[in-house]
Amino acid sequence: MNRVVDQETLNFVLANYRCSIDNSTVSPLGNGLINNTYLVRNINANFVLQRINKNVFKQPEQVVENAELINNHLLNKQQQNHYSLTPIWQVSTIEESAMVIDSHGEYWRAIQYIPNCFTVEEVATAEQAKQVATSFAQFTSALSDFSAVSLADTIPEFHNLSMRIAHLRAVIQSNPKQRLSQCQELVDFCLAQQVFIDNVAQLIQQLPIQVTHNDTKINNLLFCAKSNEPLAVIDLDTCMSGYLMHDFGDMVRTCCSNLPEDGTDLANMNVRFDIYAALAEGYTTTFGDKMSELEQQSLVIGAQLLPFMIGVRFLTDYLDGDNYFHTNHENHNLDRAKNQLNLYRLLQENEQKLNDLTFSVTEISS
Ligand code: GN1
Ligand code: MG
Repeated sequence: MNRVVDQETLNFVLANYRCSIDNSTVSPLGNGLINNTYLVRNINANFVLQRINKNVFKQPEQVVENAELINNHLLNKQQQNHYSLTPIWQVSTIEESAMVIDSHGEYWRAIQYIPNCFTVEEVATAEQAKQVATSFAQFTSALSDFSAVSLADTIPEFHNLSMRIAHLRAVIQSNPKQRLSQCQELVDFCLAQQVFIDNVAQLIQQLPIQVTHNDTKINNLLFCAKSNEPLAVIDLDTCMSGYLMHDFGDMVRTCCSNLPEDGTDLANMNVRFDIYAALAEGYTTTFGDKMSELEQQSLVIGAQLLPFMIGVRFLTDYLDGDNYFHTNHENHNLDRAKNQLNLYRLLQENEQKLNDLTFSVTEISS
């Protein structure tokens, strides 16, 4: 994906927020793999500016509308003292528009910038992992009486594993960049997981639908610099109907490996079980008896599912010629795929241990 934005376009967009390149500094913000995000510093105000990737979000206005609906609901909950985190608001243009469309047909929106906050790329302690899981559980709990059908599917079938496998099979067939020979072993490994794929398909028939965040990476949580406590859940782009195991699984994926998702030292990859236990404790105790027995059991499947699914997605994008995720070097998607599929393998090998850790929480707390 092209990340370059020309100065003329940037100036045109900034003008909609009473800014210009001359009176502002604009710097890249965060490590997103999809949108382009900037921090705009201006004498009047600082704000976050984002170009929504319309190759990924086919109807960018849905992303903005969903965020507004979710924020309004969270604000109500906060005012009733049922939500201790804070909504982060989108900022309208001077013409009161939610978005700006530039001359290339690209969509932009602005978001409130909260000062004195930080994000975390790598979980430091079990205590911090528990905070992360507790916050994402509070977020979904606060949305439990919000009608999932009122949210647009910003990416239809986003976490549908069978569809992700179908996409992989299709790109194997077409092999558009002739890269199949470079990753045949990895492809074979994915396709050999049919038992797991079938188990997931069967499980989702029985799980209740919730409004989930669907991108619960640790860096999608804002911490207050003064208290070191979580302050807000950010990046609501894929917040839509889902299952608790998806959100839990993505936390495990991003917190429990000792390597970043594109790390290549796979011989030394290991699972941080103390972090897993803290995530399970934070997540299950926050939901309490609002989480069914089956949902609790599904967390262990989710922990394997999310690394597997993103591994399949990275591999598909590699074979397709890197059209979806931002990449920083050749074979970046292949490195990510190898990493995430290795994490899946390690988590699968330790399924019994994960089960024990997930359920020991209930025993301790009951
Ligand atoms: C993408 O761009 P970002 O970091 O918000 C992706 C997630 C992946 C993640 C992997 C819409 O999220 O699904 O888990 O990269 N988002 C989309 O780091 O595909
Ligand atoms: Mg995201």
